[in-house]
Amino acid sequence: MSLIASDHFRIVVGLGKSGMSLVRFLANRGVSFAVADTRENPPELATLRRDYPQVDVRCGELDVEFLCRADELYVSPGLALATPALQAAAARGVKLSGDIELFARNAKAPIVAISGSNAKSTVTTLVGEMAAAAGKRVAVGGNLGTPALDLLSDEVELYVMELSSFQLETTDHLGAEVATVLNVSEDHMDRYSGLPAYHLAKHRIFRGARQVVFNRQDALTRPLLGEGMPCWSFGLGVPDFKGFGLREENGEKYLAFEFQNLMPVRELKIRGAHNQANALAALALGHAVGLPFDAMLSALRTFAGLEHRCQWVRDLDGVAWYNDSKATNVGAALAAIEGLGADIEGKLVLIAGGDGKGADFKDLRDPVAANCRAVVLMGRDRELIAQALGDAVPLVRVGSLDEAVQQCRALAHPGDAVLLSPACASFDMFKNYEERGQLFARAAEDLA
Ligand code: UMA
Ligand code: ADP
Repeated sequence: MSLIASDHFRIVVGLGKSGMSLVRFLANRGVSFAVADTRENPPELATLRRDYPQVDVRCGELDVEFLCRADELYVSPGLALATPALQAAAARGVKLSGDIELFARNAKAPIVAISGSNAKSTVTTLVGEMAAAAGKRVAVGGNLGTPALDLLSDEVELYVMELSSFQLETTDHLGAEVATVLNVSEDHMDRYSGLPAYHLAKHRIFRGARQVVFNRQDALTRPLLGEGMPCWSFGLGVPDFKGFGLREENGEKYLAFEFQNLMPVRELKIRGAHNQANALAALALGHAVGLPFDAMLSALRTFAGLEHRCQWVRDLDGVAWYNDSKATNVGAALAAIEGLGADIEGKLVLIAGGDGKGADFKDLRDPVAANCRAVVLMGRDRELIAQALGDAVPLVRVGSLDEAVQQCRALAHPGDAVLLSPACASFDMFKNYEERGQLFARAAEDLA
């Protein structure tokens, strides 16, 4: 039995991946619904017409009268709730909801819910691998990979969900077994009025949670509600009760829980201090849902990291090349610059720039001055980054990624690393961050 009223009429707004998962979910349960999308030709239109030819679909500008025929709208995370037609429908009593709310109402197994400005995909994947190593039938997805509703199954024993602030905005009650906001730094400032609004959206993840994991090094990750809720913490310092952290013994650094060393840090395949924090966060989440340490540690020993996240591409003439195309905001680029900068003998030659999403780049200045030999700038917002960096290091402007790679080849010295960590989204020059990363890796591999 699905927990969804069958006498109501719904409209799915947005026909991308999540919209199509909603269509399948509602159709399978015999719920009456229609579809709307502001695009003339949304990505899943052909699939909808082929598999559900009877469904009424309206493309192009949203029609408020049409939307008001519904009791509830399931809005894509890609559409801002501030969209005037959605607000007009809400003002006339139509409820605005989303796929994660429906998922939460229908999931029968515990949910591990993971949000944060950065590291969501890495930590979600790690917790999924830890659960699989512990022999659990685990489903992993959400903002990452498979849309939430496509994961629902009676066979699943544990859901591990990456959730974006956009998805959380339409989620009233998640009811996770354990929820975390890994870190909070500016992102998506083109969709929010400022950091407080973005922070509030992220913290909706804690609604109805039974346990919480927070980051000891980031006060913005602590839930404001839920006094007395069981809390676990992670951070790079020495841990205390209910804490995961780092301890040193005989010159060896260990991942640790409370007063117990778990595993030497050098056994991790993923590099940089930020990835040690990610390993500790995954341990805390896994521990909260009862995964045994031996299975979690064996997953940590084999996990080599995800593509486009500080991924090693090649070595050439003593210079290592890294693809961190997924660094689509300032916080992510800072983690890579500081994490990798501390790990190498020489300096970094950084490639940055793209669509800055309204971000302020001033926090890049000091870490760039400390870790970089030069910065190669490209993309729409390159002058904004140039202004923020000032005269911290030499700046080189280029018109293409290929030109950027050629410039880096000339600028880097043996012992240095070239790092693509743009601090920006890719959409001004590329289809997505994956395409940007693949073109960078190919250009670097082609260097002779
Ligand atoms: N759009 C319109 N009109 C519409 C609907 C969408 O113009 O009526 C445009 C918007 O610019 C929007 C884009 O299309 O940004 C994508 O929207 P979509 O409805 O086609 O998206 P989906 O394919 O359903 O993908 C969404 C998530 N996308 C966004 O949040 C933008 C995917 O996250 C997610 O994997 C998928 O659901 C399944 O759950 C992607 C993402 O970029 C990876 N997320 C952001 C991030 O990680 O920073 C939050
Ligand atoms: P998300 O799904 O939140 O975008 P990813 O795991 O895909 O997170 O990583 C995105 C970017 O964030 C990568 O470029 C990576 O270098 C950076 N990053 C990874 N871990 C951290 C961390 N703990 N703090 C800040 N940035 C991080």
